[in-house]
Amino acid sequence: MAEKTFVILKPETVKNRLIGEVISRIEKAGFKILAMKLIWASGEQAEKLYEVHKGKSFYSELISHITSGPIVPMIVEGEDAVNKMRMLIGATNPKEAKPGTIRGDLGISITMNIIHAADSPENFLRESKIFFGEKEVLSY
Ligand code: 3AN
Repeated sequence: MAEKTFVILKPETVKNRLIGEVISRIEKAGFKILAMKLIWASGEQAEKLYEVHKGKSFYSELISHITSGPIVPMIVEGEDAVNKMRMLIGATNPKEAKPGTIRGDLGISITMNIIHAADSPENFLRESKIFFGEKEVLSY
């Protein structure tokens, strides 16, 4: 069934001019882009995005990293989108991510792992609302 998911191309992806490379992989995997923008996330947006990680040892690093430069949040649609996107991006740690996955091929470190993707339909809804208003999500 067609489903939506939410992804963010992280600051290292923008800085290293890999936006096109990553979007190309997403499009080639059959996803349709419904919303997308280039923004510099606020501290408030970052804290909401990563609220489940509050208290963990890497929390402050996560917040400072995601606000360290421009990012590209996107909403995309496809069959079984949440699971398929998680397969396409690969494991959290690029060292463990398989070749052929976005993180396996392009990831730099566990913090600089190129892309964030929602891990459930519930988190898709929660996370996408932090970055997009309803009118920004196109249907075509
Ligand atoms: P994923 O991004 O694969 O869903 P999560 O949700 O477990 O992974 O973690 C969110 C982010 O937190 C990851 N993208 C990564 O940048 C960072 N992270 C996760 N685990 C660690 C860790 N052990 N050390 C440093 N950063 C981490």
